[in-house]
Amino acid sequence: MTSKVLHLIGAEVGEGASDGGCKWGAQALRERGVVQALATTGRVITWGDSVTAQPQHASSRLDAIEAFSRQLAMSVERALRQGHQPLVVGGDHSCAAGTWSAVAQFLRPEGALGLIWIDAHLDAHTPQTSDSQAPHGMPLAALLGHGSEGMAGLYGWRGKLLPAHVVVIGARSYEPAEAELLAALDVRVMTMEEVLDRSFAACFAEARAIVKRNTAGWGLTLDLDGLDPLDAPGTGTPVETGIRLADAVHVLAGSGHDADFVAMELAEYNPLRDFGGRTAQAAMQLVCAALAPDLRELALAA
Ligand SMILES: [Mn+2]
Repeated sequence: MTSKVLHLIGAEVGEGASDGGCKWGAQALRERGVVQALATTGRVITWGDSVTAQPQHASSRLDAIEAFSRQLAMSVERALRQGHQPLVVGGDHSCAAGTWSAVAQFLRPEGALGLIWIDAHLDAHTPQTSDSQAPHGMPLAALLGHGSEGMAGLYGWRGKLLPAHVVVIGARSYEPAEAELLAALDVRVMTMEEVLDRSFAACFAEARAIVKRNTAGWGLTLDLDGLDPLDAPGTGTPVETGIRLADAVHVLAGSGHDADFVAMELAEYNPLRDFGGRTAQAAMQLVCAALAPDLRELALAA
């Protein structure tokens, strides 16, 4: 796994949110040196495409996100077919629909996709339940098969994620309709209350076991607002009392060593709210920890 090229893809989308600042997240992280930071881990890095949402060619916000999702999915699928490990750098979290649809499509001949979803929110609205109609509140529902054709039905099939293969960690701000959908589907949601009670390490270990069970591969989508705003204030929609950075770095370290780990996504970095660049630093620490090669393995090979 560690010999795979780490293939960064910029997901330049902010149209999924009410505050569009996340559109500049990928570019800002690139300017702040995310490629160089990852290169210091010893991995071979390539920056593939940057996919940009084009609202000027769309009739609505949802329409823009649907077109963007198709584009992003094509880029992610291409990276996977090259044998690379994609790291999608958002962008608001609506990018998850494109990213994980592509991963699910790629894995489909082998089996199901497992996904750990770290987030303060549930992202489980559909156009029928959302007051704001903001697509970044809909990607998890879409991947579970509920939502608009363009978000939920990419590649002509629904249910990219089966409820038994996804775990949400860190949820603390959501609406009843979202919780009801996930409860009806029997998706495991570890609320922030549970994380504080059991520790992030214990929750992540359980989640990892769940997403690896009966799946062909698993991934991690990290909404930066899952972190505590004390450590990561520059996000699209910050919510008090999240996972602390030091904890997250420690626990996520080495996720990418797993032979079944297919891809990672980092979302909701909002550089317009990131005074001093603290959140960018946090984001880079997290991806480096999660995706650094196994040093023991390198030492054995040498
Ligand atoms: Mn999210």
